[in-house]
Amino acid sequence: MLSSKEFTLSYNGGYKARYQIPAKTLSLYKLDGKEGNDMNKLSKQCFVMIMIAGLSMTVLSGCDDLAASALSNVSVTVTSQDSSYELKFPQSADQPAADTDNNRDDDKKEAGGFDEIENLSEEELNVLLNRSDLEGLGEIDGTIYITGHKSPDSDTVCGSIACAELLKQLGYDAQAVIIGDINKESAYILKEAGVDAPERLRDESGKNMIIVDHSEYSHDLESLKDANVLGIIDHHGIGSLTTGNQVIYDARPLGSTNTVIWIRYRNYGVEPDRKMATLMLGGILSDTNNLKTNVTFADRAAVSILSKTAGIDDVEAFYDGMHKEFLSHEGMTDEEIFFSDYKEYEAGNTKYCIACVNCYDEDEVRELAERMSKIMPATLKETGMDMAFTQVSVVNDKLNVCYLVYAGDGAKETVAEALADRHPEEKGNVYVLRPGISRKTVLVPALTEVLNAYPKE
Ligand SMILES: [Mn+2]
Repeated sequence: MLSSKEFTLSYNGGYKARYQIPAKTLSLYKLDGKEGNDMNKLSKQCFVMIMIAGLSMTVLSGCDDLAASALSNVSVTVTSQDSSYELKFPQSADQPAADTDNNRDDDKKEAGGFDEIENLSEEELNVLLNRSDLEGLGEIDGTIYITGHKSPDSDTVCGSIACAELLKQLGYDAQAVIIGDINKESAYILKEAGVDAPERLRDESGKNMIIVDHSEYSHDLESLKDANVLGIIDHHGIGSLTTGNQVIYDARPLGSTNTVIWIRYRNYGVEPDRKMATLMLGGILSDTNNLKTNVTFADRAAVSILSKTAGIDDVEAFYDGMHKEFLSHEGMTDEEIFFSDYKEYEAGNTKYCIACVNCYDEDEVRELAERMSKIMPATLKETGMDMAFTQVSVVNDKLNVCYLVYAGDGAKETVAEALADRHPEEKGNVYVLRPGISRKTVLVPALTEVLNAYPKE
């Protein structure tokens, strides 16, 4: 991890400067010969960045001052069109001080000069303003783990990986993890992207965590309560997770966590590569049902731009491939289907869960609603829930229907009242809703309202 310290820098064989700069004040240009290569910036005495071995180093280049973040024992030659600078970084900060005039200049700058800020373009300024939230976290000891919820869907899995990669690009030690088994759709997206599934994390206590796609203790491991939470990146309501320390909290009412993360790439001035673009695209298409539910301008813009970076011309075909995997219940037991997209909630002292099962057509909906209604009463005992609901749905261009299955004392009456204004049709032991409903934006708020109105003793 980079840290802020003093160093001595020399170039052109003689000139020396001493400077101190916070390591996380990262700038915009990479001179490693790959992306953003802009050698002229250096000779024009602008703000430049050099990537060395994945670490970010800032150089403020000018006639009278030259500065870099703390990288010790590194030597690099930067060649521009008209000159060549050799930047040597001493092993320790105890190097003899350089020429005193320069030191005095530097001191003046630190004391109150804003030249380096005033010389920035609007874009550079915005990037540095956005990156200040990382700076505000201070020194981070150890790896930062990024995870979504414990029934990982594609938004959670892809978002965790894309978020970890963004931090790695900025020099952080970050790793995406999962806390449950990934589903078939996520496996498909990972394969298309050429990215390995994240490792399973079984204990979060004492670990630096960034939580994506939820902010709810009940959607995470018990040990989250003992973790050092550094950030929450989400698109849900505010959950039960709280922190005493300062935290990055970026929750926006958009279609997907991956859209929020894509905006963060842009705000941090980092271009996602093909792999990350494929993952974020998959996460957004998954959570918005191919841009059909909970969509905003940002989600559509993300899909448009990320599909180009991902080299995916036919977004429909990519989604079809994902969706086919997602809808496949082949070889799964009733319990596996029930728990594959399962979330627990609590309101008015009532604990309840909602499972979502998506199907290919209405025949399959009928069949799976029947299968779920048979196993749900038994799962109540197993999970300690008072009520259980399953939304068995089809959402496509031609059909949009949800068979809502319920189990537990009072579950039928609660859901009937919660959804009364949607006039569900009662069909045997299920309620049929046309069009179908969203768990997040319709069912959870509606159940919460009714359960809070009649709290359990
Ligand atoms: Mn999500």
